[in-house]
Amino acid sequence: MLSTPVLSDEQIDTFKNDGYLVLRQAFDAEEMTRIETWARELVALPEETGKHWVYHEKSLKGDDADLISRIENIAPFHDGFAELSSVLKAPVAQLLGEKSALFKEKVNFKMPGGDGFKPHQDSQAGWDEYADFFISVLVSIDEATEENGCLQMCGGHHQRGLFKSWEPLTDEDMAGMDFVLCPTEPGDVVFFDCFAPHASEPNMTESTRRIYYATYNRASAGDHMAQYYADKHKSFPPDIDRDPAKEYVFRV
Ligand SMILES: O=C(O)CCC(=O)C(=O)O
Repeated sequence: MLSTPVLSDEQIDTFKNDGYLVLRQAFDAEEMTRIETWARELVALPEETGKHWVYHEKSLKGDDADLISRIENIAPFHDGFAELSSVLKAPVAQLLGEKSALFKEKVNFKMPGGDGFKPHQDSQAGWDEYADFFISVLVSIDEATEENGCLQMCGGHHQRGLFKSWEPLTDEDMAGMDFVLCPTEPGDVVFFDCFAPHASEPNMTESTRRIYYATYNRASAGDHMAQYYADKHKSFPPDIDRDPAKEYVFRV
């Protein structure tokens, strides 16, 4: 079994003040060897309708290479990631002050040439239709650096609540926001709330930068994962289920 990260009162206060919390070496080297193996197993699984969801992107390196950008909806099809998303429920419950329910999860692969993410709040992606508050946890599988597009966070601005759904933050929204690099090593974990502005740059290095993300809502707000993925399948299905006559646009 993976160990369960436990947060101190001071760490809980930091999360409330900043909207995010970095927990270094939450998982040790032996645990990360297991998680890294799971990530390799995941990417090797066949892409099939009704299984985990695979999204591709074109490399920004100018060679038109086909990359895997992310894989979502994993835990129902992979016991290892089911264990990881279950273990992370406890520290998230500490931050929520009550039990947590898994809402979504993914691995962002950010392969060489993989794109970054414009500054946004996660709730801008229509999450407020399901619950009013979420906490995401990332587990750094690879080292994430300035060069390969680590997360950039902006402390304190989560307190301003939701800006505008379905659009990244505008220059006006970002006046006074100071994004700081949040480099992580394998085994580091970062908690951030759904209003915490964040961004990342493309990965123009030669190595893949994999990060696992799991998102939870308060258990008292209900269990929305199945409905979220059913709705998302209509608007932004995995590549294998796409209608070639339709255009699908990633918005936030
Ligand atoms: O993995 C990254 O670089 C950032 C991911 C992100 O912001 C997101 O998936 O919303």
